[in-house]
Amino acid sequence: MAVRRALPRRAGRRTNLALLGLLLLAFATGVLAYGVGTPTAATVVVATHGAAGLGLLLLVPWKSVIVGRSWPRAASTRSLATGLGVLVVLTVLTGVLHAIGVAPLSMLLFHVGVAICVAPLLVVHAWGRGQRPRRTDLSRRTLLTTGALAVGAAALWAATEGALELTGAPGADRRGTGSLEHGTDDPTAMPVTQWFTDTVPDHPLDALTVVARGRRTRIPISDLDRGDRVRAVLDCTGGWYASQDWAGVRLDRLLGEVTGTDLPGGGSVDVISRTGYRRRLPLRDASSLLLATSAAGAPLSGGHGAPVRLVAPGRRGFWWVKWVERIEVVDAPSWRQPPFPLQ
Ligand code: HEM
Ligand SMILES: Nc1nc2c(c(=O)[nH]1)N[C@H]1C(S)=C(S)[C@@H](COP(=O)(O)O)O[C@H]1N2
Ligand SMILES: [Mo]
Repeated sequence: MAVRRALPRRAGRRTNLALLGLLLLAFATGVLAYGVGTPTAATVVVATHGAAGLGLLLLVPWKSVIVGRSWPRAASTRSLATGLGVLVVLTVLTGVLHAIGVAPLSMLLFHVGVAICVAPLLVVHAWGRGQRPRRTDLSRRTLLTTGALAVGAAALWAATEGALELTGAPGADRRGTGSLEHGTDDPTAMPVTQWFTDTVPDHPLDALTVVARGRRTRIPISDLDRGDRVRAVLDCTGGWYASQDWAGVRLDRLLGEVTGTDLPGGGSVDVISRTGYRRRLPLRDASSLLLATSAAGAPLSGGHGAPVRLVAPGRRGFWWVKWVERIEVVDAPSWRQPPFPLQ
């Protein structure tokens, strides 16, 4: 067969570089997917992620030839390379299992965990096999094959989506972020999710502290029910989302009342949980942020942030600080903080 004969001859440097490229793209878009919250951007990033990850499968025939060829003389690096291969297969498998939508949510956590283990192994594996750029890297043929790989990867992703649709798999309805619906209009059915190590505090607070323009104001929790409401989607990076009617007080209104003036155009606001968990948001977003005391008409439960939590429409769940204790207006820009919470 023509393909058979073409395989060994073509399998080599370019296959390995393509694999490396797809893995780096998958890793970068995976991390980026957690950073973007707006639906359109998330859809593009996550679709690219799926295509890059699935695209790895297209190169399996070529990579098998390379592995078969170098196996006898690669005794010293074999176990590391095998480990890397196993982890990559596991990463793709767990990603697809999550996308199908029948696995427990921990599948996505596992996916991210395994992918993080892939990174150091990939660095070690690719190190010492360093490749200098060649003039032919920009040749028409290279561009064509790269294009063919991109088209093939996109087609494989589209076919996977089509298969989910046809089989009626729950994953067919997942959000652009890849998250599955859990508890829309029913907050009791939402998973209680801590980012890393946080725990639900024992006693709810009875007041919120607001610090702005050198003034410190304590506001009783009972003063936060102002009838401001917003419908917004809480979309956890753990792979679930829920749309809810949230009610409480808009942040710009609260800050305006406390300071008695218009809010400055620049600067940020630190939203700090009683557990120490915190996020910094641009002050100009204050009019779309809500300090919520209830969801779907019922007071927040302890697990979901009682007595008051932040509702940050268009941002992933880790921005939605629970058990808010303190709000502080600061001059520092909002990018001056770790991109993801640390606790
Ligand atoms: C070597 C690195 C990685 C590979 C090869 C990979 C591969 C994949 C694959 C094949 C899928 C299934 C796509 C589909 O069937 O539509 C997937 C889904 C997903 N991955 Fe990764 N991934 C990697 C790293 C990451 C990282 C680091 C993150 C996050 C920090 C991440 C987050 C996700 C999410 C949220 C989904 C669900 C997307 C969806 O349902 O469409 N991945 N991944
Ligand atoms: N104080 C605090 N707030 C937090 C978290 C946390 O660990 N601690 N987790 C965040 C994450 S990752 C998500 S997805 C949402 C989950 O909200 P829920 O537990 O009400 O579903 O809360 C966010 N707010
Ligand atoms: Mo989350």
